[in-house]
Amino acid sequence: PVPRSEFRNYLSSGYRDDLARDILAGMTAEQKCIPSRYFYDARGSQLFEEICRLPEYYQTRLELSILHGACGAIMESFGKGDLVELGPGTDLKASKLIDAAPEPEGEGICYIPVDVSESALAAATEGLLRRYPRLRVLGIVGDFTRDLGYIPARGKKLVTFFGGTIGNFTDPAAQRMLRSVAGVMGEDDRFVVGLDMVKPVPVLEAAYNDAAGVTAAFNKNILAVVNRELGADFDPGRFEHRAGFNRDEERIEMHLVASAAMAVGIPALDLHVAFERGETILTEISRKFTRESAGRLFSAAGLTVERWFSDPKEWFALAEVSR
Ligand code: AVJ
Repeated sequence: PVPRSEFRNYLSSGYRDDLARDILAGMTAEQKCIPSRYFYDARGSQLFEEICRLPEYYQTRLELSILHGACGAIMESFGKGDLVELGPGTDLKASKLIDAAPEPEGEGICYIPVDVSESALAAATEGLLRRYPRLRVLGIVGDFTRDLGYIPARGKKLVTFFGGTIGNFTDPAAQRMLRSVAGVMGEDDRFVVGLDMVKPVPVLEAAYNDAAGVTAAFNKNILAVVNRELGADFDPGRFEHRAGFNRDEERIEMHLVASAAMAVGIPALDLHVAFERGETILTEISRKFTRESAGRLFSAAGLTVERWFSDPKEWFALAEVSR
C-alpha cells in the first residue's frame, strides 16, 4: 500500500549559526534587538499556547470563529488538491477546512504543513490522519521564509498562513515572504492570510500585557534561549516586560527593559554587552492592519485580495488572495 504520510527535512541544521549571527547583529545595534522567531523553543511554544487561551488575547478565538464562517466558501472554490499550511500550531484550523471540503474523509486532499519543528508537524498531523482516513500528508520540515521552493508544483493549491504572524515581519521582510508564496502559486490558487486589525488601543495593549503575566514570561523566555544556545549569562530577573502600541507605525512593540545597568557575557560570540538602566531589547513587532494597509501590503507583492472575511467589528480578518 502507498504510505499516506511522509516527512521531508530541508533544515540546514543552521539554527545555532543563524541565532549567533542574529544575536551579534542585534546586540551591537543602536536599538538592541532579538528576532521574534527565537521565542519558540519548547517552553516558548508552550507559553504561546497558553497566551492563545488568555481572556485578553482575542486573536486566536476570533480567527477560528471567522474561519468557521468562511471555510465553506473557501473550500467550495478549492475543491481538492494540496492544502499547504505555513507554521501550523494545532490541527484545529486544518480540520475546519477539511471538514468543509466537498468530498468526505479528506479524499483528494494532500495536507502539506511547513514548520521548522518536526515534533510540531507530527503533533499537527497525527490527529488529522486518524480523523480523515483518505487524507494524505506531506510534512515539510523547513523555514517558511526560505524553503517554499520545496513545495511540490502540481495541481491546485490552497496556501494558509494563520495567526496574524505576517504582522511580525517588517514591510521588506513581509514583501519577501509574500513574493515567495506568490512564486509557488498558480493562477487558480488561493492564499488565505490571517491579519490582526487596528482597534482601540486599550484592547490591543491588554492583549500583550495580560494580568496573569504569561506574555511577560514568554518575552523573558527568549533570554533563556540565548543563554542555552550561546552560553550567555542574561539574568531574566533583571529585565522587565514592556509592550505598547506605536500609533505611527501601527504596530505593537514588545521590549525587555534592563532594570539596572549591567554587563552580559555571550561566550559563543566572544562578546560582552553593556546595558544602561532602562535600555531595551526589541523582541517583537506585531503589525496591525486596516483594510487599506492590508490592500497595499498585498498589491505591493503582486497579490490581489479576492475575498475578505472578518468579524462584525473587524478586529481580525482573513484575506483570501490570488496572484
Ligand atoms: C503569533 C506572532 C501573531 O504577534 O500576537 C503573542 C505572538 N506575541 N503575544 C502576536 C505573540 C505576544 C503573536 N503571533
